[in-house]
This record gives sequence, C-alpha cells and structure tokens, in this order.
Amino acid sequence: MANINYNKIEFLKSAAYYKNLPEDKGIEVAFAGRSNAGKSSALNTLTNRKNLAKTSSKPGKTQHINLFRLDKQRILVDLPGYGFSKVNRAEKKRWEAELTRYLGERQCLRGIVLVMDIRHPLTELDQTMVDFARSTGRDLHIILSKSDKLKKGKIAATVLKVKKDLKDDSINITVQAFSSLNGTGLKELKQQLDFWYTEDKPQADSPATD
Ligand SMILES: Nc1nc2c(ncn2[C@@H]2O[C@H](COP(=O)(O)OP(=O)(O)O)[C@@H](O)[C@H]2O)c(=O)[nH]1
Ligand SMILES: [Mg+2]
Repeated sequence: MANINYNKIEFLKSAAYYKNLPEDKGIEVAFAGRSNAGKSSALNTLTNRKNLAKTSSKPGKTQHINLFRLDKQRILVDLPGYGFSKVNRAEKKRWEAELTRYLGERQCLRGIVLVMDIRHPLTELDQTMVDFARSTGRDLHIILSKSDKLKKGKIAATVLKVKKDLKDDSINITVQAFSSLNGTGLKELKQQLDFWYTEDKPQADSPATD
C-alpha cells in the first residue's frame, strides 16, 4: 500500500455549491460531522498543520465545501459541519441540499470520515448522516473524537457500543477512538485513508502482465 504523505496537502478550492466543484475524477475522501465535533482539529492533526481547516469556537462558521489536494489523484474534502444553530433557515436548507447532492452524486467520493464527539456519539443528526451513507452506499469510517476526555475503559466501551449499534448495516462501517490532543488513533485513521486512496492501484512492484 502506498504511503501517502498527508503533510503535503494544499488548498485546492472552496465551493459554495455542488456545481462549483472541480471535475468528478480521482479519489475523494470527505470529512463530515456535527459542528464542534472536532473535525477541523482532526484534519489539522492528520496533516500536521496548525490551521489547515480553521478550528473555531464558533460552530458552523465553515459553510463551504473545502477541497484540499494531496496529489494529482487524491483529494481530501472538508464538508461543512451540520447541526449548527447560528445560521438562518434558508442557508441551512441550501446546505442540506448541497450536501445531499454531494453525497448522492459524487462519483469519485470513495468514503466518508464521520467525526463524532466520543462523549455523545450517534446524535440524531449523526444518525441521519449514517442513514444517508447507507442509502447512497458509501463506506463510513467513524472517528470518536476527544477521546482524551474519557478513561481507557470508557473509550473502549464506547467504541464497542457504536460498532454494535451500527452492526447489521449494509455498508462498510469502521469505528475508532481519536484525539487531536494526544494523537490517539492517528495511525489508524491514516491506515483507513491509505486504504481508500490506494486500494485500486496496482502494487508498484507487482509483476507486469500482458
Ligand atoms: N480535548 C479535546 N478537545 C478537542 C479535540 N478536538 C477538538 N477539540 C476542541 O473542540 C472544539 C471544536 O473543535 P473543532 O475542531 O473546531 O470542531 P469542528 O467544528 O468539528 O471543526 C475546539 O474548542 C477544540 O479545541 C480533542 O481531540 N480533544
Ligand atoms: Mg470546523
């Protein structure tokens, strides 16, 4: 499996509407989650940046689909946080429509990383997101963030509980604990992304066939 350097990421584009997205090609992985779940922090930890995706104490500030390029083929997408209250209804509706369209139509979208606060996972909105992934046949990797807030036993129990709650699902769902503060789960997250970004690629050292 190719080892992707997530530190080499660069900003590509910010799109307010689905129609403004770059061409539907290559491989995309999208990060989603409730506002304040720790999505921006997770992206910053993954890419070893202080401010790749702005971490903010004001939930719901990022209202665009932000795209970052890892290399020519691979795009990382920061989806706007959902569940924010400070945004007016019309804006909310527009967002739901754009998000729905993105998850439903985007061909190059390989998987979704869903960020949830480990202290209150699978809120109604998260469940909606899971249902949406299910109905569009998307693979889901759930990271239970802020695991530094809980003790070891409770972390393990929560990971198990979330796995169990989502078990008889028709789509692939993986679950892990994560902390941007102490680096818990960073390796696991990278492994999942490496898999999504490279699985269909032939091994560089595989014998040539004709
Ligand atoms: N203790 C702890 N706090 C975190 C962690 N990740 C994020 N936070 C805090 O949670 C708040 C929301 O984080 P942010 O990344 O902006 O969330 P987003 O709205 O999902 O992008 C901020 O105050 C962060 O400092 C974590 O792993 N551990
Ligand atoms: Mg954010």
